[in-house]
Amino acid sequence: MMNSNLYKRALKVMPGGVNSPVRSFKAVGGEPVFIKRAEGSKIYDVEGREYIDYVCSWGPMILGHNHPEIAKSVMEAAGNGLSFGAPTENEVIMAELITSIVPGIDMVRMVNSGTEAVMSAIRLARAFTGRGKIIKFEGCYHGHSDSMLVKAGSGALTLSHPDSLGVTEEFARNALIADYNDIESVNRLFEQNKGEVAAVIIEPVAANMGVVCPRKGFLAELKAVCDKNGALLIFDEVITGFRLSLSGAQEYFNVKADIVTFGKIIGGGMPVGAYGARREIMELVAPLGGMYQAGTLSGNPIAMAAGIAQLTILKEQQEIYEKIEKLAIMLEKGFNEIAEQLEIPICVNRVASLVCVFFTKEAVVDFKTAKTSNTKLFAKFFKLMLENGINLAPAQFEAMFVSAAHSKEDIEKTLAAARKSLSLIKEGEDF
Ligand code: KE4
Repeated sequence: MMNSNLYKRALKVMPGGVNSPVRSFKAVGGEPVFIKRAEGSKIYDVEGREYIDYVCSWGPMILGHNHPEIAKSVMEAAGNGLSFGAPTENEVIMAELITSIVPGIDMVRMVNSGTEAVMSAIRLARAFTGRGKIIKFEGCYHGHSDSMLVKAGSGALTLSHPDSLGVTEEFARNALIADYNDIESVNRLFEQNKGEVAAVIIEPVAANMGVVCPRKGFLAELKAVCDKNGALLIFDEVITGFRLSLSGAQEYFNVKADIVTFGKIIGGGMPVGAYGARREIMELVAPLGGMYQAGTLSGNPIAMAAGIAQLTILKEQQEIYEKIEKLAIMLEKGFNEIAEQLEIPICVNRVASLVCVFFTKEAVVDFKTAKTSNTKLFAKFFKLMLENGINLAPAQFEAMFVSAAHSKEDIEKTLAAARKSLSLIKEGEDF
């Protein structure tokens, strides 16, 4: 009852009873589960039920929930005061960490969310090139700034609002839409908008239309096309940054971007985003240059403490990446084996520790094929897995995140729940 009472109260005072649409369970039906606490790979709802968690706060909790060293750093920093509106040592340490780990980034600016990081990166690309148009890919999600809410992914796609109300024609006309993994669609847009494209922005692994891997060579081709046309390449690494490897997608795919955006993992669970680039680009950012961007709580010392603790552990224990990839491979293989035995058509995509189960017989290689997934079946799968103590993202077009706190036993329990869930689905459906 506690959950229902909370939800009833929430619905009265918050749209959909949530502070972010994709949490609303609108895509899967039923009441969202209110969480009381979390520890390691587990989360616990307000009625005391335990779940193995693959949302991981949508990516930030790569070390698992309530990591003792992160909690300790936050408590210690909080003891010195919460926010000063003045520079602090923690901001310098964070900037030194990011610029020393991420290739091609000489300087970085901290902000408070991935949306803010992307919004600022786009403004910076426009400032640097003097051009206005931005090429993005259908199904990619880059936060909810007006420039980016055009054929977006994640919750916008889930709730069928890829072109949000309130985004005016003026904004939409500067967003040019290409197809993920289709370099010709990018070339055509450059041809049709000669000298007008400031940048191409991409999720180097698309993780907001479910998980879609870049075709071999695609990112390198994209960089070459940007260079040829005098446009910047923006890697939106809000999900992939410090996730695919310590240095993120640039290292993982050996492709250099001009501007990189970050979020999630760098905040260790606190509200943090960042954008960075080589010096000649970042010197345009106020107060050095004429591109203005600001934020009351940017570089907040408590948020920096959490991010520094998490990044430091990842830097010192890089074997974590091999561990979480191995666990993700166990999930991928297990899902495929179970579905094959039950003759249920699914496509499982995985890059490093990012996994997604699509209910389609197609190979999911872009937005068009991602959309062939049977979202009603996904909703059934989600609900059955939740009943069996497994917390997946409540939407097909999201990723499963594996953390360093997940164990082999967690994966085995997850696969046992998947077998039970898919068997029940099989009984009820004719494929
Ligand atoms: P935030 O503003 O939500 O911190 O970051 C926006 C963002 C930017 N770029 C990428 C690649 C992202 O995935 C995101 C946000 N991701 C979603 C999950 N797919 C956040 C979850 C939500 O909207 O509640």
